[in-house]
Amino acid sequence: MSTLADRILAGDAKAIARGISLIEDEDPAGAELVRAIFGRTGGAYLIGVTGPPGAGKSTLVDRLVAIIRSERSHRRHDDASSPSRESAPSVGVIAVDPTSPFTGGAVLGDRLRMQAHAADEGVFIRSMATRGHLGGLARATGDAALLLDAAGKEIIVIETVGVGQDEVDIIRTADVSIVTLVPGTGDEVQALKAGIMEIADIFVVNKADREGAERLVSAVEANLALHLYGPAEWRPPIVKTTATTGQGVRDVVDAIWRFRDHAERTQAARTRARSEYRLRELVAHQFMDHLEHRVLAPGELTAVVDRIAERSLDPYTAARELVRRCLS
Ligand SMILES: Nc1nc2c(ncn2[C@@H]2O[C@H](COP(=O)(O)OP(=O)(O)OP(=O)(O)O)[C@@H](O)[C@H]2O)c(=O)[nH]1
Ligand SMILES: [Mg+2]
Repeated sequence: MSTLADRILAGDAKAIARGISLIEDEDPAGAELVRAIFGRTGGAYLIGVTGPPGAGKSTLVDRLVAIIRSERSHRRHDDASSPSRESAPSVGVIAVDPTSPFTGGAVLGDRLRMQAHAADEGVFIRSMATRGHLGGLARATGDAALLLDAAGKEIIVIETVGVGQDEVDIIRTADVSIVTLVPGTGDEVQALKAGIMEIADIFVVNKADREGAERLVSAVEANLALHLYGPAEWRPPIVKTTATTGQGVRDVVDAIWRFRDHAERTQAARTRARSEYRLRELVAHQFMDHLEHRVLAPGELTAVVDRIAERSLDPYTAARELVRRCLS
């Protein structure tokens, strides 16, 4: 009998779905799974797409995936024995907390139906319900991406809603970050606040069929102008799209591959930064978990929080005391 990890490595879609559920539920078996498959990851290219609710991210991803599926294989560590070497790259899509479902264009719809029959082919789409989780959103998304990577997905697209810290953290784990903005919503101000301008590798101004698209392009352009880009430095392009018709989406795909070529030199540093982020995040999480569930009595942490809120205890003293108790 093969284990869940074996089935995921074989590209079994049902097994991938089951694995992601375990991760979603924070089941210890999910962490066990990541441990088992980690050595077989690192081959996928992660595309992060973020932006405000309703910006047209899913519609855009739908179109992006259709174009990518029509291209040659992009797998980084090309393996001569890989049967998919010359065929279209297989794609995994994770939509984090979507408020609207994927439109499921003709191509994706077909791929989805196909999936039941040919698990290692086509497109795997999964929404991740993460609302209510206290933190750890980036970790769960990152782990789900690892499963898809291990399953042989060459391209993984992660769609996240919003422009807050969670999104910044998620996008940080991607190889290329696409920030989607739409005209007439004041996004530019919001995006600036969240510091998302700094992490965008590509800007997409979607709903270019609407009024104000040019103005938004100018606003982003003005922001980029504040930064002095060196001659060898990547300057995020601004691509106008109308995702509903597909207008401009080809340019987004081109920009992704251009970025990928450009970033090849910095890729090692990026991978290292991602590894460090994951490690620090996991250690912090496990430390808190240990403290809360093994060191402290139930309700004790809440009591400490209450005292800080009442100003009868300062957070520095509280933190030092808690760390000390963990170590003693
Ligand atoms: N006019 C216009 N409408 C668009 C465009 N792209 C998407 N839409 C519409 O915008 C609505 C939201 O599209 P989605 O693709 O679901 O947007 P989203 O960003 O994924 O939404 P959430 O995941 O809920 O945040 C849908 O009704 C789309 O048809 C566009 O380029 N122009
Ligand atoms: Mg969506």
